[in-house]
Amino acid sequence: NGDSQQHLHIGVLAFPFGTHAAPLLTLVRRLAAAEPTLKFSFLSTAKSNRQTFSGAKANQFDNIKVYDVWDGVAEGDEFGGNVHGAAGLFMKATPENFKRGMEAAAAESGVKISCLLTDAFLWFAGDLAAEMEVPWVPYWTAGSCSLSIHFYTDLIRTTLGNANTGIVENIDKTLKFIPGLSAVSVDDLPDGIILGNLESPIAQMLHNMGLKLPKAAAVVLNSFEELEPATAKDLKSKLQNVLHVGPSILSSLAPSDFDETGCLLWLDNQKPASVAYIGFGTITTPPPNEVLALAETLVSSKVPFLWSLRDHSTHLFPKGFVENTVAFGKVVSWAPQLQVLAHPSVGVFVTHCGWNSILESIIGGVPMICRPFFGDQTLNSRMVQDAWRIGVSVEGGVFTKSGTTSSLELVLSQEEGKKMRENIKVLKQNAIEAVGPNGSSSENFKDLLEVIKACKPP
Ligand code: U2F
Repeated sequence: NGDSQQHLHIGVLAFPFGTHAAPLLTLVRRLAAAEPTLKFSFLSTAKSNRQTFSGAKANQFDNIKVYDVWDGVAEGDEFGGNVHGAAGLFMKATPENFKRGMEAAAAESGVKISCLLTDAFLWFAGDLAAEMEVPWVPYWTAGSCSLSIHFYTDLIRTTLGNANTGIVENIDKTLKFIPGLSAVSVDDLPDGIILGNLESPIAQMLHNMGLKLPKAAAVVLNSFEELEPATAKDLKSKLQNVLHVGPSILSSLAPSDFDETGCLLWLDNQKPASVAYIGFGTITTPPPNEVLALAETLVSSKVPFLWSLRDHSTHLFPKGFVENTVAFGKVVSWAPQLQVLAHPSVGVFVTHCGWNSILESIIGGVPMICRPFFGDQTLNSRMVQDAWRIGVSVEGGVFTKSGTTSSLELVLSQEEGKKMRENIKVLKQNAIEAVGPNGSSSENFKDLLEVIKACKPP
C-alpha cells in the first residue's frame, strides 16, 4: 500500500570505474521517475560522483540523494597508478566504505534501507544484503553473453581445462555447451576465466559474482532479450527474475551531451555513411605502434574520420598528422558519441567493443571494426562478428596499416559491409521495439519496479 511505499529506501552501490556508474544512474533515474515515493541513495566515490553528475547531468531528482564513499586511498596520499590499481584499492575498502555510507544515508533520511541495487561487480553485496535482511538486485552493465561466462566459469573450467594442471587441453574448443555461445572459443574469454591469472582480484571478483547470482532477487541487464535470445532464455531458467531492460540509453532521462567539440557540425558537411568514427571508450588507448598504424592508414586511404582520443595521447600521432589530415579528418578529446553514431554521415565505428559502445552503434545502425583489449571486449567482438554479423574484427587482430586498410574497405565499400548494415538495422528496430510500449525491456522494467516495491524494510 501507499503508506509502506513511502518508507522504501533503496541503497544503490556503484562500481566507480569505466562506464559503470553512469548506466546504473540511468536506471535509477528511470525508477525514481516511475515511482516518486521511492527514495534512492546513490553511493560511489567522490571522483566517480563528480563525473557522473557533471554539467548537464547534475542531479535533478528530489528522491535521489548522492553519497561519497571512501576510494581506499589513504588520506594525504595521491594515487598515481592506473585504473586497475585504483580498482584494487577500492575493492579493499569495500564493503566497509559502503556500510558506512549506507548508515549515513539511513540516519539522514530516518528510513532504513529496504533493498540493495548494486553494480553486479560488487558481489559481496549479496552477503551484505543477507546480513541486512533485505533483497539484493545486481545490475550487470553489459550483455548476457558475458554474464553467462561468469555464471558458468566453473563449468567452463571443468569442461575445457584440465582440473589438475589448469592447462587448457584444446585451445580451439568452442563454448557450444553453453546456450547462445556456440560462436565463442576459449581464446575469446576474458583473462582469468580459464587462461591467464585465475587469482587476480578482478578474476576472483567476477568468479565470486557468478557464484552469488542465484541469491539475487532479480538480475538486471543493460541488454535486450531479442539480441541474445538463447542466453537470455537460459539465464532465466537458472536465476530468479532475469530482467533485460536495455538499451538503457534509449530510455534515458538525462539530457544529451553538449557538442563542445563541434563534431556534429563537422559531420553535417560529410557524405552519407562515409566517415569512420574512432573511439576506445573511457579506459583504453591502443599501444603506440597501433595508434601510429591507424593514423598512417587514415593518411594513405584518405577515409574521412572523426577520432576521439584523450589529449594525453595525441603525442602518439605521426608528426604533422592533424595538420595533414585537416581536409578530411577531425581529432577531439571527447565526442558526444551517442549522437555521433546516430549521425547519417558515419559509416563505420572503429571500437574496443565496450558494451555501451556496441549498444550505441546498434542504435545508430553503424557496423563496427573491432579491436578489443580486455574484459568482456573480446567476447563482445566475437558476437559482433560471428553471432550478429554486424562488424568484423580488425584484420590480424591488431591495427596494422594493411589490415586496417582492408577492414575499412570491407565495411565501407564492399558487399559484406552492406550486409552488416542490413543486419544492424534489424537489431536497431528490435532495440527500439524492446523499449517501446509493451516491448520486452519495458515489461521487464515494470517487473523490476514491482520487485523493488515489494521489498519490505527489515
Ligand atoms: C567499460 O567500458 P568503457 O568505458 O571503456 O567503454 P563503453 O562501455 O563503450 O562506454 C564508453 C561510454 O563513453 C562514451 C560512450 C559510451 O557511453 O558514448 N564516450 C563518449 O560519449 N565520448 C567519447 O569520446 C568516448 C566515450 C569496460 F571497459 C567495457 O569492457 C565494458 O563493456 C563496459 C560496460 O561494463 O565498461
